[in-house]
Amino acid sequence: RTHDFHFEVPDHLQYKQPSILQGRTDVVTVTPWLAPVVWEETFDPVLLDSIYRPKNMTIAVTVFAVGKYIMFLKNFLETADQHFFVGYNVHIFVFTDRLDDVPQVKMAVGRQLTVRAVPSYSRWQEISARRMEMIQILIEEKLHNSADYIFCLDVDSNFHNHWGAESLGGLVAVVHPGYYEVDRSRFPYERRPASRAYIAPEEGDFYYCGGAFGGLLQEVHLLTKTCRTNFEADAKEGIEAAWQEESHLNRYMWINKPSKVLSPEYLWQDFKPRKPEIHIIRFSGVIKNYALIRPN
Ligand code: UD2
Repeated sequence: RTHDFHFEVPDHLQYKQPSILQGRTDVVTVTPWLAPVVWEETFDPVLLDSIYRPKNMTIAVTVFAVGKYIMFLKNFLETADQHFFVGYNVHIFVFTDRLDDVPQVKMAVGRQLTVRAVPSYSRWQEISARRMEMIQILIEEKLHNSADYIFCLDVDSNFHNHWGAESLGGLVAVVHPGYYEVDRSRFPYERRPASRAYIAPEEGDFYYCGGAFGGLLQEVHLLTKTCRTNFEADAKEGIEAAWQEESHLNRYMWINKPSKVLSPEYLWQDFKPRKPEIHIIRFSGVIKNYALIRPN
């Protein structure tokens, strides 16, 4: 096909006509601060790839597998290879205290894995919360100039469907699957004013997952540094927020609005029946027996 000036129209510019009148009507696709909320059928993945793939970017991923959580790593890595940013440069950083138990997983061209040793903390709360510090340090020591975006994900989860360029943004948060129908006064935010993660009952936007967040390196650097500083300052005063770093993340995202919000398609929970508005589950937490896998 030709254009007015007889130039060939490249294939990637031939797609379904966009509309500002028709689209998803069962869900909200933009926040009051005008960040897109990403749901299936609100984007064209082929069109997005034609925009983002030529940029030759690198997406870094952090995943922690400390103690018995190493058992989740193989499925996480294998399913990431099948569904997470397929066709992009992806650099996965595995943080573990069980270096010998890291599984050998074949990864596609352009994808690499780096293993970093971490201490075996005795409390799960600390394992979970210290991730902020370790991500901050990773960005400072290793990542600046070698990745563009970063996603920080829970290991006890699997990918089931496409997760790609539609998720890219300056600061990216995922709405928690358990709380998107709940009044904010009932979110499990930290409610003690003495904590730096405090949010009052009439405040807050969404309840976001601690198990998946991301964005541009510098944005995630600031987020992890802030959450770490606040977590440590609280600890000095003998306070641990209700959901550790997840509480601090929620406070951060309330004050510094995410520029892109991912729907619960991006972190569902396997024990939760799928709801009608969830047309696809991209990533979900596996069912686990806390008593058996946590150190305490
Ligand atoms: C929620 C959050 C989690 C975190 C936690 C509060 C989701 C889906 N999950 O999940 O991100 O905010 O609440 O602290 O939003 N880990 C280990 N070894 C351990 C314990 C934890 O490696 O012994 C790592 C591992 O990567 C795991 C993550 O820490 O995925 C979070 O721990 P969790 O899955 O036990 O937390 P959970 O399910 O309460």
